[in-house]
Amino acid sequence: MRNQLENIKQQALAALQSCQDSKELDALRVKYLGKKGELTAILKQMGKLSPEERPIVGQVANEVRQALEEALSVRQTELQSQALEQQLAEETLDVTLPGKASTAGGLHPLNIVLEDLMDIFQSMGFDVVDGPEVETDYYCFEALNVPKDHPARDMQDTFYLGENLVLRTQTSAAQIRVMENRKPPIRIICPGRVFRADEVDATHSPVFHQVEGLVVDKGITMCDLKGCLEQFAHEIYGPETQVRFRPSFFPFTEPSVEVDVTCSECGGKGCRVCKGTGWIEILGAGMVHPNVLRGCGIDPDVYSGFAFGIGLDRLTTTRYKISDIRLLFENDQRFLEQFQGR
Ligand code: 2U9
Repeated sequence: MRNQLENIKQQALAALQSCQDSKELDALRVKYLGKKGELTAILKQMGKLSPEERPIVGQVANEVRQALEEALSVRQTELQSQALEQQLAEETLDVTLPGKASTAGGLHPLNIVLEDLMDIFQSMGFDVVDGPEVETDYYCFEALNVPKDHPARDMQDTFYLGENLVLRTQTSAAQIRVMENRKPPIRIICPGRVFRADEVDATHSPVFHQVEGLVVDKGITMCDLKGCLEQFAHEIYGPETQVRFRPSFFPFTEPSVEVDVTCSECGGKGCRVCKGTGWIEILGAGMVHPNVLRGCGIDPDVYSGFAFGIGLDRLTTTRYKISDIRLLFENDQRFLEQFQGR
């Protein structure tokens, strides 16, 4: 039995030396010192020994257990420090390496163009005003001289939130409030999101952006409208750009015009962008209808005004040659990062 104990000790010590991780080490602890381990199995047979042999073998067994426990503990410390060294080697940090530059955000292209527009109009003395996106039927249509049977009021063109509430189809509603609350002279632009129940395609979106403008004072004429919008077109497209005014119709202005500029792609010769005409339409405008002024408590015999509406999305897509309006609404990082620093 002494020999058996000595053999177990030698085997266990050899196994400990070749063991490579703490999981293996635990398995060895169970194998040799556990309840069903090899040492315990031998101790269970001690009953068979004579009373003289028992204390001697018992002492050897205790020495073997003690030696194995010590060896296990030493090996455990060794393995732990080996594991720590390996971890430290793997996680070595080179603090002299250059850091990763953090990417800076940028303005959305719509905001770049909007800031340009605001700069231009603010330098001409316009204030910027804001208004709610949910409007009453009165502010969106009635006050703008849009009759009850006008197609714009159709459920198919306008998002109705209730009998009397709509998502605004133009930002003019906010300008009506300014006219109700301020005395002329008034010179404002009103940028914002507007909504129309359009089918979505490359050039149409049910949500889009407008910048509308309004000037009301004594003695405002079509000449003021022309001068202001020509100045705006030259600032946006360059002084060589020609501007033309075509008669048009809007319920809220009389007379009404649509404004074209020479195509910046072909310089007016005619190309795919301007569909061969040499001209690109950029906005609608007109002299504020006397009914609109009167409805806001402004006497049309004393005051007159002009108003205009610019589609911000189209201005942005043509400036940056963006082929599909939907790109402006998807917030795809790969699209947006092309405008960084502009
Ligand atoms: C008030 C009175 C009149 C604003 C105007 C237009 C002409 C116009 C379009 C441009 C592109 C809408 O986004 S678009 O589809 N707008 O053509 N807007 S006159 O007239 C007003 C505004 C306020 C009190």
